[in-house]
Amino acid sequence: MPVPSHPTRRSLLFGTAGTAALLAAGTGTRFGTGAPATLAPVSRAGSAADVAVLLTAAPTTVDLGARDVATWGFGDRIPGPEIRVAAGGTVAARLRNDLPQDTTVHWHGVRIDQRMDGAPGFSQAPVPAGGDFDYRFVVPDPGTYFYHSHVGTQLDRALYGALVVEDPAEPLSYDAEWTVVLDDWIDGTGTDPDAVLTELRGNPKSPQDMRSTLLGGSAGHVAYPHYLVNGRAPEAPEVFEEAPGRRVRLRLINAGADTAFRVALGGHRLTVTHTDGFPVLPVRVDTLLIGMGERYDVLVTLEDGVFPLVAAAEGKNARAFAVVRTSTGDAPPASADVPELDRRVLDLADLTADPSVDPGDEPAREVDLVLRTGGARGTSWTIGTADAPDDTSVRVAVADGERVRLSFTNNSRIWHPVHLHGHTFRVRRSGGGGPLKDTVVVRPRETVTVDLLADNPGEWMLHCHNVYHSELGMMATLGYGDAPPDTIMPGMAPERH
Ligand SMILES: [Cu+2]
Repeated sequence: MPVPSHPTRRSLLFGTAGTAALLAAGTGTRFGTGAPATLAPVSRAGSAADVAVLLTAAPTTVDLGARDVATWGFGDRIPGPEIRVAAGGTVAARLRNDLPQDTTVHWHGVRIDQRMDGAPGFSQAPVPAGGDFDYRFVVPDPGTYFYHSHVGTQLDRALYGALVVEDPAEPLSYDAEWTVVLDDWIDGTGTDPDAVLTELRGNPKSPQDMRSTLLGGSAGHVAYPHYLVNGRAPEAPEVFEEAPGRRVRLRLINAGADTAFRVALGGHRLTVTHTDGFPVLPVRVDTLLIGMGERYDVLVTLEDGVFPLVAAAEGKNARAFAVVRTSTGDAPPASADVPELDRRVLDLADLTADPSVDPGDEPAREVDLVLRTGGARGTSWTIGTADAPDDTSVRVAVADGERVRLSFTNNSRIWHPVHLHGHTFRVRRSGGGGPLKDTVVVRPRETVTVDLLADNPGEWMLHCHNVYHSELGMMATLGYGDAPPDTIMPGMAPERH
C-alpha cells in the first residue's frame, strides 16, 4: 500500500545528521497580543513552519541508569527529542520508519487537523517499514502535550517524547520549567511489550498484590521491573538543579502503558495550574495522581536543600525517582520517605477550568458508554453502549458544531484513563465548571461525564490509554456524520479488533 502523501509535503529542510534532531526553531507565525483564542476552530491552514523535526523510529540501545536495554525509540535517549513551539505555530515533523514493522506518530491532546492525527486506520495508513510520512499541523492551544507511536504496543517501548506548546502571552510567572516524563519500563529486560500482550490475551490477570484504594480496585496488570523519570531509573536518577527560592513549573506527563503515578516533591507542596494543557484555577495539594496519557502542570517554590521527586507507581509498591537540588549536600536515597505522598491528594472535583477557557453552552444530547471486560474469560475489553456493552465497534455519531455529553460508566474491576483524539472536553462536575481535559480517569463503579463541542470533523479514536486494554478492544470511534466515509484514507478502512 502506498504511503499517503500530503499536499503540504515540500519545502522543508531536513537534516541528515543524527537519528532525531531538532532542526530549526524559526520565528514564523505567532499569535499577537492578549490571551489566545482558546477553543478557536482548529486551523487547517498551513503557515510558515515554525519548528521542523526529524523523528527516526529505529531499534536502539538506551541506558536507563540501571542497565542498558535494547528497544525501539526516536534516537538513543528516552524520552525522544522534546518539541517546543509557540501556540499558533506549525510543527513539521518527518517520521522516518526504520523499525521492522509499521508505525505512526500521534500528537496526544492536540486539537489537530485529522489527517495529521497519526491514528492508523482512522486518519492514515500506517507507515510501513522503510517508509516515511510528513506531519504538518498548527498547534492551536498552549500547554503540555506529548507524541507517541499509535501502533500496537509500541507506546510501551521508547517511542514517545514531550510536545510543549508555549503561550506567547504566558500569564503565569515562573523562573524555570522542567519537563518530567514518567514511564513504566519492561522492554529489553528479557521480555517485551508484545509478549506481555500475548500473555494478557490468554490470561487478563490483575494481580491481587497490585491494588489501590485511590484507583478503586486493581491498579494494573504488569509489575514493571523499572519505573522511569525522563528515561532514568532510580539507581541513576535525573537531577534537576535550581537556586533556592526560585519558582519552577513542572510539566508532568505520564507516558506509561499500565501505571498510574502518585507524584510528590519531598518538602514541598504543589500548586496545580493546568491539566491536559488547559488552565485551571490554582489548587494547592501535596500530591496528585496522573493516569496514562494525562498531563499536569504544577508550580513549586523551591526550598533550600536536596529533595526527592517521587512518582510512586500507584498500587505497585515501586517508584520512579528524581532529585531536586538547590544546594550542596547528599542526595536522598531513592527509598526516601516522602510524607507528602500520604497527605492531601488532588481530586478531579478540586479542579475548575480557568474562566478564560470556559467552553460555553450545555449539550442537548447525551451518549452513555460502558467500559467493560467481556468474553468468556474476561479476555476482551470494550467501550460499549448500555444496550450492547460488548460491542467492540461503537461509533458515536456527531454533527459538526453539535454539543454532546458523553458519559462513561465503568463496569469493570479496573480503572481506565479514557482518551479522545482531536478534541478537548470539559469534565462535568456537580455545580458545573470542571476542568478541560482530553484524558480522564474512570474508576470501577464510577460514571464520569464530559461535555464536548464537536468542532473538528473526522473519524477519531476514543479509547482507553492503557495500551493493553486498547489493543484488546477498548476502542470506540467518535465520527462526524451518520456513517463513516467509505474510505478514510484511499483503500483504507479502520482496523477493528
Ligand atoms: Cu483501560
